[in-house]
Amino acid sequence: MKYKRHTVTAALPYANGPVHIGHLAGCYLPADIYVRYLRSSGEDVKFICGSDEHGVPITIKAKKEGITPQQVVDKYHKIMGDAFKEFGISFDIYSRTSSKTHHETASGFFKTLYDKGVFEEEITEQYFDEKANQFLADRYIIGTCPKCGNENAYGDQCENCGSTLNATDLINPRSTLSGEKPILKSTRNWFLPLDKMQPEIEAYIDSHKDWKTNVFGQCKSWLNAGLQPRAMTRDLDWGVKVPVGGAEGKVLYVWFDAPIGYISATKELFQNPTSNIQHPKSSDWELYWKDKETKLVHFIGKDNIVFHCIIFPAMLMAEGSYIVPENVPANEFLNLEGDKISTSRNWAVWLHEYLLEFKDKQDVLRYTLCANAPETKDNDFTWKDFQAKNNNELVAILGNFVNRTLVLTHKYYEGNVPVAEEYNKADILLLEEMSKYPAKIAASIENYRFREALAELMNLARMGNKYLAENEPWILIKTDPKRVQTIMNISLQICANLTIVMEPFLPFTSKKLATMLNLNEGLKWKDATRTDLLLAGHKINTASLLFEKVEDEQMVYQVTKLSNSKMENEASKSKELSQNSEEEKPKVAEGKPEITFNEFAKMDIRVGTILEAERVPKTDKLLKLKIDTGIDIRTVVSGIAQYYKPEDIIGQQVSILVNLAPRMLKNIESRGMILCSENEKGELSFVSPVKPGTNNGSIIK
Ligand code: B3M
Ligand code: ZN
Repeated sequence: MKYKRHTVTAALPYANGPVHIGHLAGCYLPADIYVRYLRSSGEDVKFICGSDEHGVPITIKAKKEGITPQQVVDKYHKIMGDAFKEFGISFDIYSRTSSKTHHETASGFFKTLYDKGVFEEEITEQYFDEKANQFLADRYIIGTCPKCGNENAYGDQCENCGSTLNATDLINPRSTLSGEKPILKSTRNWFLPLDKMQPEIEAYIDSHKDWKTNVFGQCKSWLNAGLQPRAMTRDLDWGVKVPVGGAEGKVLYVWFDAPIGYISATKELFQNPTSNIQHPKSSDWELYWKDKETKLVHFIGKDNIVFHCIIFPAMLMAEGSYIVPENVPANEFLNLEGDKISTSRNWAVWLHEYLLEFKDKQDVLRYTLCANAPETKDNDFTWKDFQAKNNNELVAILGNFVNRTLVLTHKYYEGNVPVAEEYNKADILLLEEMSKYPAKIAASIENYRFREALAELMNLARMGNKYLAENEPWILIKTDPKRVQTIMNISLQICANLTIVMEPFLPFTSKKLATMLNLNEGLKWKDATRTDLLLAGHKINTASLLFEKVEDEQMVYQVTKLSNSKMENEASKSKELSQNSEEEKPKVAEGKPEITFNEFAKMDIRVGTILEAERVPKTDKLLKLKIDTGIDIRTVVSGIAQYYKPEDIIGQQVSILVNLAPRMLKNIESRGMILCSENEKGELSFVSPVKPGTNNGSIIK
């Protein structure tokens, strides 16, 4: 079915921390690519997002930082909004659930369901922390997951197996406020009777066998287990007040109010329309939520599937006047250097930091995250791969093709597009091929296969590169300048087409290239099949490189930053452990006899980076390391195999004594010694430079 308009949403991130690459790869980047493509195709689309400012994650953060929840959300709403914008995520509106419109909308929605008699009012026993004198909603309570045994499952969800839970399902519950075992206390709450709505919801899900298998599968397993009534109110003081009598001290459940945030943000967009909305009426928001010819698509991460595919549609169906989501293309998770991304362990690449450290390189991250998006399974982000994708793909393929074309155009024709004299057979085939790309890329995007779409885009650039390499205009120019005109004209047309089809993925680069080509603004997706975007005689602007190489030093800096945060985590973990245990203070080894400064100064200790690491066969203790000492690259055998896994320490910076006489260890010549500290149990750990990215070869004195 062809739709008249599109409402596209991206999950409202909790305003309790900044955005990291996992969020981007999971939903914001695919959503942005999808929306940019729709806009370029001339579709009417509104792209909606905002901060999720309610719920327990916010109040927990406020407690931890000793500030108010409002201060928490103000801080992160700004950080997130700014970072999204700078990264080119092109929301039509980035709102927030603390807004007046949202409070009114969510409250009104609840009231409508209440008046229709949808809710079941029930007095149930909920966990209560006597010490903190507070009911323990959702994340205030942790315990063992009844489904998978994870000991740190939350009262609303187990992050290990993804099950959605009620706090009373947890085995061994404990309060995150006081650590105490909570008591049960009665309270009145309003439940959405999902059990009674099961047939309707089942029919809805079954009509969407086209959904991604991970999404459809999760929904089916929920339905097969039998839906349960779920409380839509909470005993909490932060959130949207429950708008009915007898509900003092209660707010709407965050998963009731947050998805309504999409609706309120759309309302706000039409109350305060941007310039690209023509003839706005403030009631037009309804078209985007109530008209059957609107396609509603939610981009989310996999932990939000049930809320968007079952609970929110159930709310919309119960209300009666809304459309339901047509698709929910949820992604799996992105890991970082082999480990789960974690805010609390600071194991993340933060968007706002990336934007500072890699100025004007938004598209490199967009490219890497899309090429490696966790579309069908969890995936891993590594800095090594980031560097390889930039250097071997963006620079070597796309950048190289464009640069060669533009530089030669300036060299041979002073920047004027030459006339294509005559197409030969190969040219005709090539142009035919070229004109198929927009449709291929579009089909992949429309099916939410963004990796595939991006790969096709690169194939187009590859095709251009190959065309130049095979035709060698730089050689032909001496013998057949007419032919060269045609070759260059065709190459320029490919560049022009590339600007259009790359825009959803690499919007900054597209703009840069369009400026260099001096292309008309306002070209649309359908123009990308044309072979006359640049007419003969059209003057192009000066060429500059589209991409720069990412150097090793930048990568070492990033990897060291990560390994520092790993070390800090381990240090704080072991600090916690030693504080908790009653063990006596560790014994300190006795001091050694005095030496002179000259004796000390004989030691040449340097900063080095571990390039390779492997176990020495038939030993328990030894690792063979290849170290870049700044002076040379050398082999060192080190007795650390019980404390470090080879794969974990590659890229790590260490201190190395470089002028120690070589020694043979297990038939390997070891040149130098890695400095380690030894604790009371004899465990070794590296003495590493504290400042990430210290140059190899720096002297330690
Ligand atoms: N804030 C959960 C999350 O950030 C939640 C999404 C709401 S979408 C309506 O993962
Ligand atoms: Zn579980």
